Amino acid sequence: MHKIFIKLLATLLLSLAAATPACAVDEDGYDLWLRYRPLERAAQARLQPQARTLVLAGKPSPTTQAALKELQRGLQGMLGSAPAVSATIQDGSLVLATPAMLPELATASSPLRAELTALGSEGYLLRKTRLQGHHVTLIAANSDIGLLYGAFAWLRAAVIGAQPEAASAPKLQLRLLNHWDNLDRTVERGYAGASIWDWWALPDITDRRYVDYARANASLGINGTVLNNVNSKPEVLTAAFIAKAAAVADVLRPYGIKVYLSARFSTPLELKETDTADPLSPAVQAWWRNKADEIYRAIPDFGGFLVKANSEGQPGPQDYHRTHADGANMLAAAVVPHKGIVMWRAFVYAHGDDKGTDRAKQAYDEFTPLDGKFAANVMVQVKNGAIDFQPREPFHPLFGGMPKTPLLMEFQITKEYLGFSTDLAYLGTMFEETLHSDTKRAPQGLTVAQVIEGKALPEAARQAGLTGMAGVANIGSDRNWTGHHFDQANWYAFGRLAWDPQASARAIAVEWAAQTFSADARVTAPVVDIMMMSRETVVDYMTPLGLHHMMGTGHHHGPAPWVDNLERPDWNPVYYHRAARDGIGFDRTASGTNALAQYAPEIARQYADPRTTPTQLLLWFHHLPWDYAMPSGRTLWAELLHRYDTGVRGARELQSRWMALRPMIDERRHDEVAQRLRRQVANAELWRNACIAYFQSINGLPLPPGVTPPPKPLDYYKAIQVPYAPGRG
Ligand code: BDP
Repeated sequence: MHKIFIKLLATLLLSLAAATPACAVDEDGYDLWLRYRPLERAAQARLQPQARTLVLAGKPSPTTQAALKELQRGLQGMLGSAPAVSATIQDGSLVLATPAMLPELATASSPLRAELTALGSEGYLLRKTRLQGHHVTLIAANSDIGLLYGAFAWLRAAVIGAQPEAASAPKLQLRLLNHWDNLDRTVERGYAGASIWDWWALPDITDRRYVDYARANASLGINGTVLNNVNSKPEVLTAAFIAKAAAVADVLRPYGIKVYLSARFSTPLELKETDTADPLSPAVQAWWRNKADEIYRAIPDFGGFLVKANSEGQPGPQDYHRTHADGANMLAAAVVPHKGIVMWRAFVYAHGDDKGTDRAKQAYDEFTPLDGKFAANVMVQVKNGAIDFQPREPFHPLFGGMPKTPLLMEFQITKEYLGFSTDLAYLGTMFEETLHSDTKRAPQGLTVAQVIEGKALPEAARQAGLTGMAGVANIGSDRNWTGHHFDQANWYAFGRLAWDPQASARAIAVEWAAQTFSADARVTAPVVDIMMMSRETVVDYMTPLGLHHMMGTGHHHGPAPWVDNLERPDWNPVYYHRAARDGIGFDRTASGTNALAQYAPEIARQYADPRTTPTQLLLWFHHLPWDYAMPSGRTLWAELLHRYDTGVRGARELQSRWMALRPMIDERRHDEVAQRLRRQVANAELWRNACIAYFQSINGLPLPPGVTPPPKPLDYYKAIQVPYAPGRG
């Protein structure tokens, strides 16, 4: 009896061990994708001989010290012990070296010489090779920061179990986070607690978290951060705040991350140090030059300014009848002696353009005449789509529309319009969709990714190499940084795509899931499946078939397609969906606003006809009758209902797939995600029911058989309020 019991117990324990990957201990998510949990024995046996000692081939710097420390931390975690740092190369050394440290890498006979040269100043090479007669693993680069990136790449491969043989260099020069963080620590559109920047405590007190923030960003290759909100305040450019920003810059510097600031255009006027903010005023120009000098004295490698001007009530050069180029070039002249840059946002929609025209057209109309007029150190920062970070938008027509100007892509990582940090939506697929879009611009058709890589720029501008991608950060003071554990994946995916805009969202999801939960395929595969279906699910339950901007007023959470009473027409959902008795959708063809004409002729021709417009963008470009025959054989009305139901089913599917993973994920993180998924199902149902009730009130059509009527009358949904929703800043 006793023996049988022990046998049973042993079998039970064995099967539990088989089903439970090594990550079953509760985790709070603080470690992000840099968890370095113990590897399985076989993987340890493979890794150990590659890193018996750590060798830095030259003099240490803060950056190479960070690389060594990270390798020790990672190996300690994965193997249970950290290798010693040694000065001599032996068999089994993991060697970090630049050609300057180890001249033999640069000799004519070195097979690595050409490869290294091609990797530029930030790339890295991981190679098993022979050095000084010893078998070693080499992390090589042309700079210290390349070595740090290489160290992170080597660790990533070790965690995932991939071959640590690679050569990689970033395709974009600027890989930036934009924090919409205010000086009082609130975060505009932030859903993960307060700002991580504790401005009050700075500069004397610097949170340890800043170092972990820097590690996480460096692990992705992010090399710059704009500390404050684009809706900026003048005080950020006063001496006290410059000192605070300098203290942050000091912490981030070893990790290759430069600090930038958002500048309010009227700063000198508001600080009462000039009597105008006119960019052509010599006094204003001198003020900015002196200000730039002051900043660079405190932060010698300061990156430059990000500016939101003449948009949503922000001041700008147009207040003085000057152009965006006049404004940007004035600031550019102030920072150019210090090699700084200006990132001038194209997200503009001005007061006065509310006479029934199209907000989607404004940025293109205002900026294309300025192509070629910006100073060489100005980049125009363009949102991925022409409206505003919607769950789905066609790519912005400015990509490919300003061939002489370096364009900086702006994505929103924080999910202002995709369910905050309560709904699960992996944005890698959304970013990829934009980046892979073919602009059909001459000479041979460039994808958006190629446009931001500078492929369309004239030779001189291409040589200058101003290329980049910015992501509106989703980071806050929450213990797990991003509120939802899966929102860490959006930070991760942004960083990886900023390094390589042509990378695959699925491959990135696999990497992230393997590092964040477990490299065991029984975990990675279903987690990746959840991620890959999540954004389309959100599109289906919020804004299917090209609908957009139907979110609740101000907070942008939850459905409000009925709103029609806001001050500006283009703040109202009814402006965007145009649902009426005769049909639904925004006619942006020649019979409507003709926004379509802003795209390359091939796209304009294709999308002019609803039959050749991608279904997912149909109502973005066309106003169609409710009984329009869809390719599926359904009427448009039936298709819309079908999409809402697909969205709700998708949300339930996300939930059930996650619940099935319960034995494989630590209880804390599993539960924290599970709670949010329950809420997401309710949110999906709310969107479906409210939108169906509303559209039915407009078209008066019956629901086809099999479609469940919304359980409540329209007035019920209209009366829902969400006071104190987060993210208002
Ligand atoms: C909108 C946000 C607003 C931002 C604006 C921007 O609702 O909070 O200030 O974008 O990008 O989507 O400037």
